Amino acid sequence: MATRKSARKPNVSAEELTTYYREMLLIRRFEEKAGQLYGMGLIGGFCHLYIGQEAVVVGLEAAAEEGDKRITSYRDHGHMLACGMDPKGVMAELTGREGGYSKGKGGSMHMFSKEKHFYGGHGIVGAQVPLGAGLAFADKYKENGRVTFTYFGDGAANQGQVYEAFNMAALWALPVIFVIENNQYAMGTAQARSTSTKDIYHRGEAFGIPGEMVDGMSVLAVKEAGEKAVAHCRAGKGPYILEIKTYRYRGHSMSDPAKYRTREEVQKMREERDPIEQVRAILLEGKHASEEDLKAIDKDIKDIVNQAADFSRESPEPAVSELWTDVYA
Ligand SMILES: Cc1ncc(C[n+]2csc(CCOP(=O)(O)OP(=O)(O)O)c2C)c(N)n1
Ligand SMILES: [Mg+2]
Repeated sequence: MATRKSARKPNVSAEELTTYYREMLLIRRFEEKAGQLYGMGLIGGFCHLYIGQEAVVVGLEAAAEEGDKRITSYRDHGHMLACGMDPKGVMAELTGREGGYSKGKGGSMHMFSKEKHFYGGHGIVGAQVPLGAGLAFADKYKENGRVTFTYFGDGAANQGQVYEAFNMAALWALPVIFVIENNQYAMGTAQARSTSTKDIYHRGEAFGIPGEMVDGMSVLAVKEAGEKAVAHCRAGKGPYILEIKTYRYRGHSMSDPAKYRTREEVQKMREERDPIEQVRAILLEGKHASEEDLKAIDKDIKDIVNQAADFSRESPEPAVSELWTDVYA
């Protein structure tokens, strides 16, 4: 198994590996808590969990530098936590409270942070792709050396505007990494039923954009591919495509019973490919951490998530006067 091979010779320091373990675990536990709060009726509307996909954002954030930008779809909680946004503010937004990133008026799909260069949170499939190219255009214009990570799904990869964005990004050599998070499903539709070709990373070829496929269950593989893509963009060579093969363990959203796949399929992925378990095994087998060390991290993460949940329940609902703020129409 890949885990064992890497255990002998991890490409990064024990400290870095431990950080990735922590960051992935924070996303996992946060999402589990969000699922619980949803079940209790404390979160309303749509809520798309990221459980299973943690290595994608954690690996790419490890390749990013201060000032780089990120933009994604509605499945956005993991991206926010991985770029350093406050779990309290994210959870409070999920519960529609004043202490949330959008003052409780945006919910799961509509959060932003200028400070962390996180540009949403977009509910319209594929809409963030041209916006991501636009962010990269601004950076190119300012000659500031920044890169934009533009995330979208395998389903979104069939959207027309994605290819208009590819064309312009290639034409103007924009510093944008198009990250296709291929979790193998678009709502209840498996990739093979919606997509004419198996490999999506080839789709930039018509525009002269290089692409590659990445194992999205391995945080180290994602980081390595991310560093290559970032170096390409920073060198002024234009956009790059990463098709990251991943898997979501939960349904499309909280209201999806996921009847379009078997329990065994999900179970097999969890048992054999789980991104967090893989890093845990590397840490333990390489004696980079003890069971006690990892237990202490688990406890720490649990505390952070519980505090976020408490904050999200204690924060008041937005005042009625807030109806008239942040309105641009
Ligand atoms: C333009 C548009 N069409 C349809 C929808 C309904 N819809 C929401 S999510 C989704 C599937 C997208 O799947 P994918 O891009 O693979 O992302 P994932 O949910 O797997 O992260 C669809 C069709 C929408 N939100 N916007
Ligand atoms: Mg998908």
